[in-house]
Amino acid sequence: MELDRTDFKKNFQRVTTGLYGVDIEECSPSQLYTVLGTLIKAYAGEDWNKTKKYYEEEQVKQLYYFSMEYLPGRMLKSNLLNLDLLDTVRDILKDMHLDLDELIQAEVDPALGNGGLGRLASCFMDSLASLGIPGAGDGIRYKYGLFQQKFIEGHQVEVPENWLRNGNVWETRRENKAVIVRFGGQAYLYEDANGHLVPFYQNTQNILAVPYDTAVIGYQNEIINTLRLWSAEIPPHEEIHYHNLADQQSVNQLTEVLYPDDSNYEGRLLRLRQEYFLCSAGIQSIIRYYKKMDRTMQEIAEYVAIHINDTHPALCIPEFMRILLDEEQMSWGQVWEITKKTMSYTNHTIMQEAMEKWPVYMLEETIPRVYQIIEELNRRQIEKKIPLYGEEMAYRTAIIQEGHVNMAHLAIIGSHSVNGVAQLHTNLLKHEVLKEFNQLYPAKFNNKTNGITQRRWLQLANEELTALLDRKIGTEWKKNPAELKIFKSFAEDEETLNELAEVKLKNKKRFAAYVKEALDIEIDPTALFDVQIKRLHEYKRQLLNVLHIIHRYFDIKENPEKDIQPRVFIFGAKAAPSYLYAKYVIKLINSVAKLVNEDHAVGDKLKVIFVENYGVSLAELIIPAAEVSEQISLASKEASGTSNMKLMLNGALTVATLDGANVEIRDHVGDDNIFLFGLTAEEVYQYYQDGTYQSREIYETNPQVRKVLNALIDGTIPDVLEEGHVIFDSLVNDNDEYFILKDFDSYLRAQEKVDELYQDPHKWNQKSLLNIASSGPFSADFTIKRYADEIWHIDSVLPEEEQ
Ligand code: 26Y
Repeated sequence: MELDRTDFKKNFQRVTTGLYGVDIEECSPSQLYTVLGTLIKAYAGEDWNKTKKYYEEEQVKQLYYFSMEYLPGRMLKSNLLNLDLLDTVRDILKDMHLDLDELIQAEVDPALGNGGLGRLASCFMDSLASLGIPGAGDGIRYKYGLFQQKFIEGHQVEVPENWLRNGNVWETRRENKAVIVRFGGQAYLYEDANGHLVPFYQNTQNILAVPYDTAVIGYQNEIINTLRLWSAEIPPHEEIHYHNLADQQSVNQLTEVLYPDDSNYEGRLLRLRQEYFLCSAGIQSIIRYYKKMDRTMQEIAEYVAIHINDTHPALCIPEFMRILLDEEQMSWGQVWEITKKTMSYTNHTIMQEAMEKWPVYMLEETIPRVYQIIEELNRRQIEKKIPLYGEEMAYRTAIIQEGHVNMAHLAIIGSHSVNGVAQLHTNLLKHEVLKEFNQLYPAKFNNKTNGITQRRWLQLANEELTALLDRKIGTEWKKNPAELKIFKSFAEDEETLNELAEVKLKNKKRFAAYVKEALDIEIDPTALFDVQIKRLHEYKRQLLNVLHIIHRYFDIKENPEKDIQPRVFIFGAKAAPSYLYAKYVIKLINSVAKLVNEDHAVGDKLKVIFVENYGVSLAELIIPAAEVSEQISLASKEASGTSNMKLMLNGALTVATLDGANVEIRDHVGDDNIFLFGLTAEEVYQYYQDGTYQSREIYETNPQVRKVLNALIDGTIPDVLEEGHVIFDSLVNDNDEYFILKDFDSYLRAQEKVDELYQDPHKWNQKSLLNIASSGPFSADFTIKRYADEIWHIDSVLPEEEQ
């Protein structure tokens, strides 16, 4: 985008006085950020309008991505980059004695998601726009995002995240596009004069769903898509029905807060209401838009694709059917075919405890008409499958089972495509977790390995590495990440390897400065930086990492003369507030950190840093500084992982089990450039089958394990009396559900190899370079291209040569 410098300065002045009635000098960084955001939004407005008009006039097929979670990260810098204004604006502001980077930091990072699934949705939004694919996101505008995490004496404490406190410059409220979502009451069907069955609703609670739209700016291509977040309000003409406080609160509550759980499903009524609210509002608005076109409803699947991000928005299926059946008066048979053609579903987990299963009575009471449709779907499904596959199979794959609606079953049956998020994960879905469905519908199952946007995770987060790549391989990789592989040809070039090491050191110093400022801990930027950043969960095995740290601590204490490679272990992780065990692990890591960091005999040989309130912004600071990426989940449990890809892209070497996308990372980078350890998924399943694993035996026979575990309960680690015992018990007496003791030795050996390799900077930097150069295939652009071609059947609107 072209910018007139004088104009820009004038506008900046004008907006400042317009918004705040004072001079620039009087404004806080946060206010100046708002000024700049307001201006940039206005500059982008034209392309936004143009894109919308183009989609409408050309009647292009559009994707609607439904997700209960988004983690977009701060938007100012990303928008500037994608508008190609980053350098220009930085420069103009400098002229005005303003520091762009200070304004960038003043933006709040919207935490409208828990972890991987939410961040994936945002990477996908960026890729859709950047590829010129007509695709909108639908989500919820939670008033409070994921809690802020504080550590008090090493314990996680949750503080509400009021992210909208200072307003949000990027959003546009569109009350003229609001729709009514109905809850509760009774639904009757009666026959009208034409013999059509029409529903009649009585005593429903009507809630106004108001969309707030945010521009999703494509990478230097003039395409701007929309992220639409819905907010609940009392309908203007119905205030009369809301005279009592409880009713008012039930509306305000609806979109108030994001559920902070990402692994333990709880059948909470409010969560169900949130899910239906998103689905109903989104589907109504899609259909309203579609009806503006001069097309019949029979053709809708040719113009609309609806994707459901895990089962959380699976009510899109019966809601879509409800509207076609009841309001468009279409026949069941027709509606059913159209629905399947329109819907597709991604599964993100095989963990049974995360599977959504809503009690029937809850659906009956909350969304009676939708429940009728689900019940009818279930009846027809069973009826159709019994003669083909027998009773047992028909009931095992039913939508309603034991008084619950199984949302995964609903999503599979109601979609034409079911995809896993890494090859291994898809195979496990097909052959273990959902094998019955794979027999019923083999053609539905497919894999779409996750990806990440290299714009945020390299260009924005790591400007130094970006500049180095530009110098070495040109700038074409920014449009086509496959070109990163050209960097391989520099693997023997000493100068490049040294420059790469300098880049890493700079990023490590930047992170060290943050640690000094935030935690008042000094870390040596020449030590090896080892990173594990992800939600805290037993299957992800942060515990294995900290047990290794305890082992190292003993080694250093017992062998003060030994030449040990100094290492800084860096953690970032939030635990679900109700996940007690995960909180115990947080406390343990913090206690180990305190013990180690304050021990003068240890010095710089070992430091443990647990950053508070990990999220997208901290990831952007940590990832460029990382040298080792810990991807150590129990094989078969991590659907894909995406921090593994971000860390690799930034030159970290991976310590990994063969789980999730680690398998594909290994395939691309080669066995020599990754540190593998641990059981394979197959071995894990074998143990499940034969039941021969006995963790106690390892505790009893392996002195290293025993020593580390005893430290949990004998007072060696301060202040973990309860936590230490619970964790010890789970590992020794409760048979170590996630095979931590089983993998411990193999993990230690992998870590020894890491230390050894780090002694040889040439070899280390070479492997780091090869990781960067092999990360192109994990671009979300490629992933989205495959979704668009193979599932959604949607083309880019850009001319061939610009795609
Ligand atoms: C139903 C509720 C308890 C729930 C809420 C959020 C269940 C799950 C989630 C979120 C799951 C999630 O983030 N899964 C992660 O998705 C990533 C993107 O596909 C994967 O890379 C990662 O392996 C997976 O754990």
